Amino acid sequence: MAHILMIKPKHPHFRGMNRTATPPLGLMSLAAFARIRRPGKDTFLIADERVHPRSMDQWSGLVREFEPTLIAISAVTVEGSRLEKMALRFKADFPHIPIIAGGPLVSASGLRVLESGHIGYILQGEGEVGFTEFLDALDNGDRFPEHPISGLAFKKPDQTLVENPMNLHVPDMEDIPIPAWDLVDLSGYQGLSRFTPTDASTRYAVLFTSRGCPYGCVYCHRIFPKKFRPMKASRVVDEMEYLVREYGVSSFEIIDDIFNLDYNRAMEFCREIKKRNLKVKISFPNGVRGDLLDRDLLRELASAGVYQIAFAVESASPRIQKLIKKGIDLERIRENIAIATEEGMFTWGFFMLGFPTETRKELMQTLKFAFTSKLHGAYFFSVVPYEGTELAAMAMGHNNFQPRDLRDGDYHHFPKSLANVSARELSLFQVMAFFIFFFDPRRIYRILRDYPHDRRQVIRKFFTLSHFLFIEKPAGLLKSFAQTLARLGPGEK
Ligand code: B12
Ligand code: SF4
Repeated sequence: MAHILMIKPKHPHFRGMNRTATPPLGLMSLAAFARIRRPGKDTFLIADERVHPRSMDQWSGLVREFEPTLIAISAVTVEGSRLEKMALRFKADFPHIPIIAGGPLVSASGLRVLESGHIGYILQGEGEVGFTEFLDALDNGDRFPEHPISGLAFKKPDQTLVENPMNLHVPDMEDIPIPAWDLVDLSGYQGLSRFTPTDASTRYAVLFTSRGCPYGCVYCHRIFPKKFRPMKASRVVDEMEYLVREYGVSSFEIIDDIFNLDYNRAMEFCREIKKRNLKVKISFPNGVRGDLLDRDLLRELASAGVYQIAFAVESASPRIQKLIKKGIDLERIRENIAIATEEGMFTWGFFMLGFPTETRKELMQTLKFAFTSKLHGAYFFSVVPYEGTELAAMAMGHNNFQPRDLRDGDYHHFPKSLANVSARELSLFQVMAFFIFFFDPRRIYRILRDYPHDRRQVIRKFFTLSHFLFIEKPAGLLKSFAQTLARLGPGEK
């Protein structure tokens, strides 16, 4: 019998344009899976700090009140410093309660998360099977299980390390239940910034309908094994129907890594929605594989309710595409952006600026692609080499790059340039990209014409963008340059 407090921390820069949060599907999936494998044995409480902020004293108060037998925390890398702070406090106040951490931070940084000694256990990779087996072990009074538990690592009291490989056991997609939606306060997420910037529905939910991606982009963190494992189209639509019926959801964000890898499943998904006459809105804010679409599929998606779709282009330079192992067909994606726009969808593009060895000419190629495309919106991200990615390894040795702790949460202002232009010039490219892209009168016209919700929102969005371009970005730049200078030795300056 376990009494589990599940926590989703918030990263330290959770404000302004960075106030985006989606329901914590990882924790919700762990709880739903454990409920099936260990019926009636556990009670769960999910506390998401992004929805209900708490001071450390209040966190301690919650633990005192709920009296968990286990604290389970889920974090991405940029939430790492908050995770450590929490664990430090919990360990001091409640030394008898075990703490386990999982999620992308742990999958990327592994044993480093155990180093501080505040977190007793980590679980790398997909968590459902390992977490349930860990609960079984705790029930049996076995706090330091020696038998293999997928992804689990910990130190025994004598400091010997027990480490199991990640993704030793991954569940079949048929065995993954609908996440435990009853454990989150869905209304709490509606007021925060959304992954789909144009969504204005009163109730939205997120869906993760497949795991694994066979591609090998160097900047990507692979939490799931490479083999693509999709849920059946009917299972996905069952979940949508459930959310519509039980929670009044009218809009869905599908946030898969690569939803459309299986063309036939994507088609079947659209037909299933229409067959069941489900009148919902759907967006793909995390992007689709833009060169694996065609007019037929785009038309089907639009008629099934898809109103917004993001295309992850990243770079329009063929050399950079090869270097980053994305290998997207640039002509195909340009064509599909135009078709999606014609089919009535609002289209967003993702671009990354500053890959190792990237030249001014190649940066211009990317900007030109964006400016001349039919996209309605675009993000121009700075390339950040996160620990655990192939990109971090590639970045070593470029412009004195040393692996830096990126767990402080500021993922917009990376003060180093890996490209063949300086960090300052790279930032100028970024600001210029946003500016020229969004302040193009033809684009403004298209945005106003095709905006999927109340057009008055557009004005607010332009204010937010201007705030980012003219206040947040310069302030962030100044701060990060000052920090870098302070950190560097006199010789390096
Ligand atoms: C939704 C999402 C977001 C949301 C919310 C992020 C957040 N703070 O949680 C938003 C839009 C804000 C976002 C932003 C960013 N994101 Co994001 N995002 C995702 C996305 C698309 C889906 C997450 C999800 O629901 N997955 C489905 C669930 C089922 O998987 P899961 O959460 O990983 O959980 C499983 C395991 O990890 C494990 N597990 C998880 N928690 C726990 C806890 C315990 C105790 C245990 C035992 C196990 C466990 O078990 C779960 C079930 O198998 C993922 C892509 C992906 N493949 O997951 C990227 C991903 C998480 N994002 C990523 C990145 C890099 C970012 C950005 C930095 C990008 C940027 N430069 O702007 C920002 C970060 C800013 C921020 N505010 O957090 C990386 C994270 C890498 C890392 N090391 O942290 C990912 C993995 C994408 C990728 N493939 O590279 N993102
Ligand atoms: S396509 Fe997406 S999920 Fe697949 S490797 Fe590239 S970034 Fe990662």
